[in-house]
Amino acid sequence: MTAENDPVPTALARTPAAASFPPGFLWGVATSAYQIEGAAGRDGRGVSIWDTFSHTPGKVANGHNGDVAADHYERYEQDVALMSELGVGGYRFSVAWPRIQPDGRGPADPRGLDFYGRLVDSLLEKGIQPALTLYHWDLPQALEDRGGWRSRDTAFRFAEYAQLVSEALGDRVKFWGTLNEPWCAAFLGYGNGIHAPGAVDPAGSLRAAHHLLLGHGLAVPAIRASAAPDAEVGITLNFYPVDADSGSTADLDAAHRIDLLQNRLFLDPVVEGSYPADVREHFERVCGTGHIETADEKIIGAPVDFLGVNYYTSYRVAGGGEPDGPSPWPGAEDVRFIDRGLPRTGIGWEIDEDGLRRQLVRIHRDHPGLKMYITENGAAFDDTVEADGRIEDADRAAYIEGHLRAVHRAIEEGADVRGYFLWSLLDNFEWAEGYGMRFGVVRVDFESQQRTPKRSALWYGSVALANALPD
Ligand code: IFM
Repeated sequence: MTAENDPVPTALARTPAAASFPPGFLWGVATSAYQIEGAAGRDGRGVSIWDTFSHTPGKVANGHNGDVAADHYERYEQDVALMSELGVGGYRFSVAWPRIQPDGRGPADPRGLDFYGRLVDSLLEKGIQPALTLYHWDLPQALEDRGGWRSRDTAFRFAEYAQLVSEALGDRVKFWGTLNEPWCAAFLGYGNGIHAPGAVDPAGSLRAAHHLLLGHGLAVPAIRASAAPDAEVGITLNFYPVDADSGSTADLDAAHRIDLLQNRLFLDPVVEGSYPADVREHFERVCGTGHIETADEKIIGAPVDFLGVNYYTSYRVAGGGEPDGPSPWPGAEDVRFIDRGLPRTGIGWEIDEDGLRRQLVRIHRDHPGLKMYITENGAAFDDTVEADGRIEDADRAAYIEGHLRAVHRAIEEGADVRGYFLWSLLDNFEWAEGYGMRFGVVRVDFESQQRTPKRSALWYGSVALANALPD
């Protein structure tokens, strides 16, 4: 996919010192349904696991939930106009499965499809490419009640849902993502339980990971059946480069297991069509492999057109720790995460810009020719609203700039990166953190629902327009 109306001033694009991006590089912003839409229960939307979880006392900071969120369901036209004013060329959003199939099965609710149809049309009218993700964690509660992602059946339900959405929007949407960050859905949802549905079940979380991947593999041909021939279909994974704290056997083994669970368990079967031997051994140790049927890996390896890369930070790890409660790395509960003393964002994640370059170059080296988009990158910081209403979020702008420079270096080193979607367009519901963590480049006053572009938004818009970073 390319930004059709990419307004690259030729002079700037040719100035080498200005760190130009390749022609057609797509500059986008990203959100997800449950985090911004609100309108829970409107127009027949069913209950999702995040409705249930966020309404369970003690699960989300300050008892927040997504019932209203940024009210995007009502204000999507305003939000599209805002994107257009900022000058972005792509918008990555997700479809709420329970708006399409309130119980996760059966025919599509036309009201749900109609909402996304209107959103897509208004994006296209403004020359903004819709980039659609089918699953950003809001599983219909009715499916969870039947086992959720721990049940193999959910993979098949997901493919049916993918087909319904593709039949309705395949004529207009050219960029299709199946899953967003299955690591989170599996291991935060069923491993340490800090995300919905809140299960603490290490073996079950590994089975969930497999069923998510199976759902992805089944959905790819289901999407292609109705999408335009030039549509691109892919998946978004969240990558974290992992370094060992020392050359000791224990630290190297710790780094190996975290990398395996975080990165390779998901990427390798999608791209290679089989789990690497060490991933299979890990399954064997923690939950067995009885849930993996003979044809599954071939299904998971359905050819994709792109890989979506989400990047926020990297890890340094050491072995020899004492298992300390439930972990989102099943079978690596003993691993210690080392504080490197790097500056941190507001949510506490260490800032490692070069980690993004390293990750992209590694994917390029391990899987040559794989086309990539950065489907998420961004930062939460505490914003100060000045007396005149401005938000001078220099920290967020610096984070974005540093990571864009890393992307630029990775492209120079050969990585095939075609676009960058900034997380996030709007301040939104940051899952277990509620509304306390603001990732938006546009501030949302959750009382009045007023939107105010922060300095980072204006800066990002100017970079998108120039298709280049300033000197
Ligand atoms: O807000 C999330 C998003 O939903 C998935 N990726 C990471 C973001 C920041 O935590």
